[in-house]
Amino acid sequence: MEHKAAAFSACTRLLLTWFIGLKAAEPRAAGGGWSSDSDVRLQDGGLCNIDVLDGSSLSHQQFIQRYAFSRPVILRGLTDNTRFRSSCSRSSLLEQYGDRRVRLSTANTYSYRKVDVPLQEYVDVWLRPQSADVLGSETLYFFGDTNVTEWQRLLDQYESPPYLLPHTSAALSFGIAGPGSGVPFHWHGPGFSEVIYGRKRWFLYPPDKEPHFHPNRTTLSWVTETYPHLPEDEAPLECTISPGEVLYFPDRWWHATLNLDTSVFISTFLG
Ligand SMILES: *[C@@H]1O[C@H](CO)[C@@H](O)[C@H](O)[C@H]1NC(C)=O
Ligand SMILES: *[C@@H]1O[C@H](CO)[C@@H](O)[C@H](O)[C@H]1NC(C)=O
Ligand SMILES: O=C(O)CCC(=O)C(=O)O
Repeated sequence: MEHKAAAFSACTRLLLTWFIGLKAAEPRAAGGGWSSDSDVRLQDGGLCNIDVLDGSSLSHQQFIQRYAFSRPVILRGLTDNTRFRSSCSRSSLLEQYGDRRVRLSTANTYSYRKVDVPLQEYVDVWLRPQSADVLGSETLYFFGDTNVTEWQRLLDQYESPPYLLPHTSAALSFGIAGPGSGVPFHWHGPGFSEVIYGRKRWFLYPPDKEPHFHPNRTTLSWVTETYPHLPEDEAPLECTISPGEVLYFPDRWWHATLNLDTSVFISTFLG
């Protein structure tokens, strides 16, 4: 009898362990094996006051007329990046590119400092949730300096948004970053941003409406300290994008990003 009870309890424990293991494995598989550290500060994707359209419902010409030179837009299902997404899983990327050196930039507005480290080291050491009290100028972020020759085999698999602007060509920049990280407000030429894994919250202001921010503080600190107290007429355009959605930002628009999850992302700069 006792034997039976012990066997039953061992069996239950085994099943339970298996079940918990299965549950734990679920989000990892969905996220390409990138960590799904959840952080209460980052559950909320916030409101979305940017137009979100089905890619198939907006022609290239309508994109040019309605958005390209005047306001941001988010397009869903514009491209199918299933193959690229599977190449960007944690295991595929580390297997193919783990020993390649990547250039990290400090996550402040003017990105003063650059550091080169192997991708494996970036993932092991730096790809951590952002702590609220660390400055952007002390945070290293992998984005903005993609060596397109070294990463060509991967980047060739990426299907860029098909909507170019007249007289521009596209340049890709690839990134990976931890939950709570992001780039504080800055501006440059127009482009698209897409998340391959994870969610990314965006904040934008038109060129003539410079937001109040400290160039060395993180987006996370802006979101927790400044954003809740903004008067209505200083509210940003904002939205959180998920895989399958592409955000377009026009020329010289101020923008800041906040990764809500460990994110793999790519921007197409039009210049
Ligand atoms: C990119 O990588 C190639 C091959 O390793 C190297 O020769 C080249 O100098 C790199 N380019 C830049 C801009 O770092
Ligand atoms: C931001 O940080 C950089 C690098 O540490 C420093 O040189 C610069 O003076 C800082 N800027 C401000 C406005 O504090
Ligand atoms: O994806 C990010 O976090 C930064 C993106 C950005 O600033 C850009 O594409 O210009």
